[in-house]
Amino acid sequence: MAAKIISGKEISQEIRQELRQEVQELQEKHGVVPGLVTILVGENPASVSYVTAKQRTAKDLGFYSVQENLPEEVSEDELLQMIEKYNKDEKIHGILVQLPLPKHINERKVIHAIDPRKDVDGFHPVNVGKMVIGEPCFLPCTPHGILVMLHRAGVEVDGAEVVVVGRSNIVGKPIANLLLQKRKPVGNATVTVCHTGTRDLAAHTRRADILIVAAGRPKVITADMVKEGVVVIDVGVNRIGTTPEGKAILCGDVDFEAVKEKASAITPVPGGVGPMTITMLMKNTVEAAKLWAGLPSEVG
Ligand code: L34
Repeated sequence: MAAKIISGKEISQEIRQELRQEVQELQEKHGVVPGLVTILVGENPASVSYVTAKQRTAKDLGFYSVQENLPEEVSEDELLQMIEKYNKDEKIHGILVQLPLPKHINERKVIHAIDPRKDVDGFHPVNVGKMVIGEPCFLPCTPHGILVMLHRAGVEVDGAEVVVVGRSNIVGKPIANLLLQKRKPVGNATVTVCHTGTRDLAAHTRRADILIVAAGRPKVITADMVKEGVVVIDVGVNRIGTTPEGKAILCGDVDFEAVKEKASAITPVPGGVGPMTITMLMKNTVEAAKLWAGLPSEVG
């Protein structure tokens, strides 16, 4: 069986179209323009590429958007002061500090400094706590994107055996948590989380109806590790080389060509979870703007 390809690119386009209309209505009816600042420290090529795409998308949707580029050597204090400035800025509803940060900056301090009402990444402990107990909040963008992909692809999650590979704060922990909740329309799964301490990874992955891989290593999931008919969500974006023209060659955490022959559905890399991450950042920023304006919103 050859798998159905779940295109994050196509689903993203649908949602972005919906958001574009919502942004226009917000402006016409309420005079509200969603505002997003993205803060980039240093010049990590992957981060530069992601932040550039976020800015381009924000502009395309009609947001007010600001890009801040800080040098690699910027002090923690200067970064914290910048966050404070945007916490107070009435035109800005969402603040995103692209991770990872240089080693001399304490990531935790930075995340704590962002006003939880502007935390469109959903990384602040207030939002993480709300997420875990099922209260309205900003959901982290990658897990949020995965929920939407599963939903729009019509995957039955209720009662499914879900196996998550990876336990990061950005992907593994939150997606496992969201899928085990009794939330609608996507939830109520039985969830197993595997990580570097897992003794027999394949024994777990072979049981999965839905396999979510965020290991951060190329092709760790091979065809012998999955069962026939599995739905595979590949979160990995590994840069495994460059083309003669200098473009990055990307590959996922899953051996796509082999696994797609056994799967019923699979997400590609590129064009899968990556674009959805950016789209859900836009969605969260629109919700943040509604929250700020006192309009009904999904986040509180
Ligand atoms: N603060 N830091 C913060 N928030 C985030 O949500 C992120 N993440 C992760 C890294 N650091 C972060 C992202 O934005 C990963 N991530 C991300 C965003 C976009 C894409 C991949 C990861 C993406 O668009 N990927 C494209 C390929 C882009 C390319 O050519 O490099 C894709 O099709 O998969």
